Amino acid sequence: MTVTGENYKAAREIYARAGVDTDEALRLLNEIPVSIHCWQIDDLGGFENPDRGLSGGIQATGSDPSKARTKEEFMTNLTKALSVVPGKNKLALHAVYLDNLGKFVDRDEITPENFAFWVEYAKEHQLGLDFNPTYFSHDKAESNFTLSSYDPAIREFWVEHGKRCRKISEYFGRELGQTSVNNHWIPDGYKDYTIDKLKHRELLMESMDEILKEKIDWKYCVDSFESKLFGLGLESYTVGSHEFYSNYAAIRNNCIVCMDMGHFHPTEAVSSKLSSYLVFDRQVQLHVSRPVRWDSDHVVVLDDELKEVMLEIKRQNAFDKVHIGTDYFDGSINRIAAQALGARSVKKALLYALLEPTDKLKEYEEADDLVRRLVYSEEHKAMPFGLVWEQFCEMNNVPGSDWLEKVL
Ligand code: RNT
Ligand code: ZN
Repeated sequence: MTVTGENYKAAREIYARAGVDTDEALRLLNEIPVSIHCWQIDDLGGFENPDRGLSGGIQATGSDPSKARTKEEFMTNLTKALSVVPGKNKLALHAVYLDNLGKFVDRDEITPENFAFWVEYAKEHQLGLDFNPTYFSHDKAESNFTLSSYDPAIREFWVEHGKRCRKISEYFGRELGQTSVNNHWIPDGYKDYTIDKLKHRELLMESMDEILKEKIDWKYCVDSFESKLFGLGLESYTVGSHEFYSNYAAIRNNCIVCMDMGHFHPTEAVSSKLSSYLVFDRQVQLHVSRPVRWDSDHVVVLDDELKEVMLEIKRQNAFDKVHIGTDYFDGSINRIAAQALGARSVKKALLYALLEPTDKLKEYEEADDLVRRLVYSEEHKAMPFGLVWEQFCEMNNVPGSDWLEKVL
């Protein structure tokens, strides 16, 4: 038996004493898909026009030289990053990561053909695919309004983009035999005091109705709308707020909400919001990010809120309802390592949650035994979860704590 195997045996015993089956936790962890965003590799440059800077109130900062400069470099670096992420994965693409098949293709012209190479890639690497329309970094988004613009021609352009992205997402779903989440995030908003906060929301609602008009099989494509509090240059008013999308999704019942962990007031926690969707049997998408003082999109690490989110999903047994995916971009460190690190951290948090003696803690709570609830929650934190994690890596033929040297 390897050292990892020996260590795992010891850990298994310790967890068993607390009533936790580590074998079962490993089995589940291996089955829960995590959708890894592709844009950490090149700061969301994409293949449409990599020279164009980011717009829409988001920004990647840092000047580490690891940014992929060509499509070939992008694919090589992405493959490297994915090679050290154990377990079941999906890949989240943005519409700007297209193959233009030799000529410029605008956002209102893209078709599944432009993304066929990603299906091949996904099949080769056993990945699912999620999608994101790109409603920014484009001349027609320079006013900071897209789906909710006062200009009907601008709205029409972006509505067409949204519709086409749905088709591409559905195509991914059918090709790969699993749901593809089509995640819409728009930058729409104002920098300063806003007089009419309603009109843009009416226009957004109209555009969304139009995009979602055609029925689609949720087995293959689920549309999600991502709310936000503010963006750079969009500090005062965001059309697509959390309340707006939550109400829209509840009333129309044809899409779900995406909650990004960086898109709320700094003391608000996504972990405490999830159950209010799950209680209505709603699916939700989760963008795992790490806000430092603001929506800074730092690389995801195993911090308290990440654990708390995963615990919440585990406690509600909602792994089939919450679409877990990463979303961050940091240009200050090696991008391949950053991509892998965040995804591994999500999986670690999942494992940490799966190893919680949840049933016991629920029993204590129901019996009003609050001291046991607190003490055993606290004891869980010090159990040898790292040894189980090493076992998970080994069982997937992925390096454990020495992974960094394999990707640099
Ligand atoms: C922006 C949103 C959105 C983007 C991606 C690139 O604040 O978080 O999810 O990060 O679409
Ligand atoms: Zn996001």
